[in-house]
Amino acid sequence: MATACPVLAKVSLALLKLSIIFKHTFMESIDCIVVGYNDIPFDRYVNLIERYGKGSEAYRDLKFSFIDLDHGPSNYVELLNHVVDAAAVQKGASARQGFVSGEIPNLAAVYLSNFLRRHGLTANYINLFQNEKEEFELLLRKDPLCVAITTTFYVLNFPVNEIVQFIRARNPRVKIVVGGPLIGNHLRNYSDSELVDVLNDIKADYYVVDSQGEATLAALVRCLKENRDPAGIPNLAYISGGRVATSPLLPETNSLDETDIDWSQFAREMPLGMTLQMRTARSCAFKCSFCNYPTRAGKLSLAGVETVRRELESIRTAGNIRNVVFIDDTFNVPLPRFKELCRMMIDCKFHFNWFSYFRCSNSDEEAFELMAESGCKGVFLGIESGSPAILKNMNKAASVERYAEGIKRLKEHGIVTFGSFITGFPGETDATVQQTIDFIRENKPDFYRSQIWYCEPGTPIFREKEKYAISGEGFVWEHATMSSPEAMDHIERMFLEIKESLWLPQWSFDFWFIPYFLGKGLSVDNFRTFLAHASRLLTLDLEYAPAAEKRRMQTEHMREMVDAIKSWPAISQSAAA
Ligand code: B12
Ligand code: SF4
Repeated sequence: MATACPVLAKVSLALLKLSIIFKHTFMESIDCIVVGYNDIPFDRYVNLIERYGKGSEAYRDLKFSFIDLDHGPSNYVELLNHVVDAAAVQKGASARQGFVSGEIPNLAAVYLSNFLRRHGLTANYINLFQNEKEEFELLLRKDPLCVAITTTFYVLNFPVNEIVQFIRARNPRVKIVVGGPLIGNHLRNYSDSELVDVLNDIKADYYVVDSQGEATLAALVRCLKENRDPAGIPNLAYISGGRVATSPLLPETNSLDETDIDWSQFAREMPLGMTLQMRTARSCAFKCSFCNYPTRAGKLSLAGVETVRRELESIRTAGNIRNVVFIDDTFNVPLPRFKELCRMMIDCKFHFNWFSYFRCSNSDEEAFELMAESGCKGVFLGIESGSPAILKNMNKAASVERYAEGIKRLKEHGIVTFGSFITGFPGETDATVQQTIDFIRENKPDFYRSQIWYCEPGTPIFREKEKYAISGEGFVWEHATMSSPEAMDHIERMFLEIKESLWLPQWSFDFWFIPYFLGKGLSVDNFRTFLAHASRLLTLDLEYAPAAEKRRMQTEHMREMVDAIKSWPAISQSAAA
């Protein structure tokens, strides 16, 4: 956020950039560059979705993540930057480092680089493709053996295609490897000529077909380094003679106790910011019927408490990091291990603020106390529904009563709660949606969001397709008791009716934005203020009003928002400096 001295901030940023460029110019040769996230410009994404029509479920779903301003769609990060800038200018403070979605180190990119280095190879990573093109180009000029493109968040090819084109235009010699969930999904969903088409669309040299993939990548890089033919390496696919050739599949079983990250090493090369993510487990022990993550990721595997301690110690040594986000899908399962982890964080006096996914139906009083004492500041609760019948259909293995109790206890311990819900799951009716609305209004999680059920082939509910008369796919579906447009109507009503909890948008924002926001020197109350004002703007977009009236009210709301933000301490300090 705002720095104490704007001029110093600019100078130190420029120096940092120079030192990175200098390092890239003179460093040793690179075996592999790992590319993190391609956060495509938001207006481009809106245009793409708009092609389905403004009445489409995909567009209506996205609409909950942006405000229509005069100059075009503004997602919540853009809105935040806009109003913070306006507030800073009004206070007489000009220079400011903006909020960037995804600025937190991309875990897959760091993880893979770390793995390669542990195996005696040299690796660098590009965190955010759109923001680091200059650095990327410099690295490509060093003639690396290959570039590995991660695909954690992509369900379509185009963010990868853009990276491939960028590389080919600058260095046609470098081999390009793509792996991760996108490739796993393609290999599962397509075969024969369709698979050829979908991989040809990407135009990489090699594809890694494994839910872990790190050992395969290391073997491939070594092979390229030693100028050997990679054809014998398991878990690889590539196009040969117009067909997809695949080597034998040999699922990787890399131990999480041998793949922990030494963050202090990365901190010496790159500024890491104040917030980091880490994982202590792979996959999930549950089998929710709308989710195929456990199927894709395999059996639940856990890192030992000592490994987690070691990684946290490396974060402490790395310097300024204040917030840690555990990305494990069910961090508190199994509960005895979770308590051990909390005790370890207390004993080691780490004093990090930490955040995680949390199953509040799988906790007890001792766990709540340990969480608070060990620094937990917020949790993401996958509640999904306030209807017992829908929770049963979802195979959630949770009860509404335990959820209510859990939210109450978390709040008593000063832990921020975000409830995530799904609307329209098979069995959903007007009455069950009302139960969810009542649940949110009564239990008041600090933040909430409901999203339309995504009808995904391959998820367990598909085995009950006939029972629920499910037709359609993705965002567009129908089942015995609801259709996707009806579900969207319910979500809009939910947003307009619920005043007891604040709507948290998804795109470029989400719950993980809170630790990042805190890492910029702001508070949860500041976050609440911003969201409350943003919700008023979103309400204006969703409720019908004559254009002139809407514009007048929007201007008024924006002015009030900027006024509220002017009192944020970081802005006042920067103005005073
Ligand atoms: C944290 C998280 C988020 C955070 C991200 C915060 C951040 N800035 O990083 C938030 C909440 C913002 C988020 C958002 C989204 N997410 Co999310 N998220 C996750 C989560 C929990 C962890 C991801 C992670 O970092 N994993 C840890 C790393 C180390 O693992 P990994 O990425 O899988 O990488 C490993 C392997 O896959 C492999 N690998 C990956 N790439 C490559 C490449 C090569 C070459 C090789 C060899 C190997 C390899 O190597 C790694 C080590 O083994 C996962 C679920 C999960 N547990 O994985 C979902 C998940 C990745 N998200 C998912 C989705 C769909 C999204 C959204 C698109 C949702 C939406 N509809 O908007 C958005 C997109 C992001 C955006 N623009 O906002 C899906 C992805 C599905 C897919 N790709 O098929 C997942 C799997 C959840 C699910 N429901 O199944 N997400
Ligand atoms: S929704 Fe979460 S808890 Fe349920 S199976 Fe998927 S990852 Fe596990």
